[in-house]
Amino acid sequence: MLKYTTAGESHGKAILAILEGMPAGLKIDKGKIDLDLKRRQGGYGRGKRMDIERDRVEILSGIRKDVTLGSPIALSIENKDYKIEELSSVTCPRPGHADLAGALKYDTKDMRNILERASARETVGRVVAGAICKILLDEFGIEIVSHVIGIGKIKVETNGLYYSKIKPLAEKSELRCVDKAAERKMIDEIDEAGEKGDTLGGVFEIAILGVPVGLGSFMQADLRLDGRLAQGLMSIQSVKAVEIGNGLAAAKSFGSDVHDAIYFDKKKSLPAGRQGFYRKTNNAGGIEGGLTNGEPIILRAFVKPISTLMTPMASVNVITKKQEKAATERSDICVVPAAGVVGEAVAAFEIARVIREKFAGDTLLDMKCSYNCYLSRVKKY
Ligand code: EPS
Repeated sequence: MLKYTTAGESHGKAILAILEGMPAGLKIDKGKIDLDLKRRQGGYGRGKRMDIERDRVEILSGIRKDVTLGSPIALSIENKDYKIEELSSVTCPRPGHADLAGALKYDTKDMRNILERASARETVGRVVAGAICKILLDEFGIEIVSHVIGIGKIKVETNGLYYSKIKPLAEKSELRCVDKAAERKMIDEIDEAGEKGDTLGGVFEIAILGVPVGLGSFMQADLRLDGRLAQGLMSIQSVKAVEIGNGLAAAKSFGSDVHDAIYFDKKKSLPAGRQGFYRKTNNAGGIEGGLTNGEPIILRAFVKPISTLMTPMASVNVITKKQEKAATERSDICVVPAAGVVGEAVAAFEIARVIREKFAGDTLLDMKCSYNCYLSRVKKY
């Protein structure tokens, strides 16, 4: 089974990730992992920490001569801002952060002990594990695209742009947004929030292209792919809601307006395993009954404004129990573009996990044999 775990504190020596369950024989280009780390560091609205860090992965195990061995892959990213032992204690919890609930749970009056691990710095570990999953998915023609579709009140209309067009446009934009006019307004909103000592959230969208039909299952609750993807995205720091396909609108619509009617044309050239069946709409976001239907998987994650405010909110000193302002720390104004890159990583992991479950094998070649066998079976349907 594919799994990953991370370790490390925000200002500790390093963030670590262990990815277990990858097949042997997968060629790993370290440059691709570092590129995702760089993408995660970027985005308008990031704080001064990103001027200090130069996130690069160090591969500690599981890969020899750029090829996976099938053994656990251990990865390390050094924190240049390593100073955990010198940092002052935090006694006024920030509303919205893990500070207060964490301090009560782990019985500490110094919330530094909580925030160091709760920090979104941990996501460098997810990004490196996800980058390796992306390399595996690439072998099966699966691609993951993300872009920002909202910051604060500013929303983006993609006007039916194909996802293949979205990727290059998003990569060129500082906010990972395809709409130049909206991007300018978003930058103004972020600047305005920054001037007020405030923060801003937003929405990012992920499209997963080239997925074969039949990944995930309705056989058990924990095998449903929509549930797994939602859990993965919800677990990203600051994400407060997840939408699959047009899920929010669907709740307010008639069934006949929501479900994607089914058509058949044998001559239609269709991706992996759909064999002539096609849809004219994709309101389901590529998942029906907990499994892929062969359409692109469309996910949206709603990110709250981050909770370290330079104009702090009311809080209580946990030692004196007196009303005080919440702690302030160097932080970001807006992390939505970075969260989108993390979203790609967790989505890549979840898709790689179902691919490994369905096309198990010790080597990449074994997996491909099983994959091709499945596709030829579906083709004969
Ligand atoms: C982050 C590193 C952190 C913050 C941010 C994300 O660095 P520092 O706390 O040293 O400024 O920039 O963390 C949070 C938003 C948070 O709530 O903890 C990173 O590497 O992504």
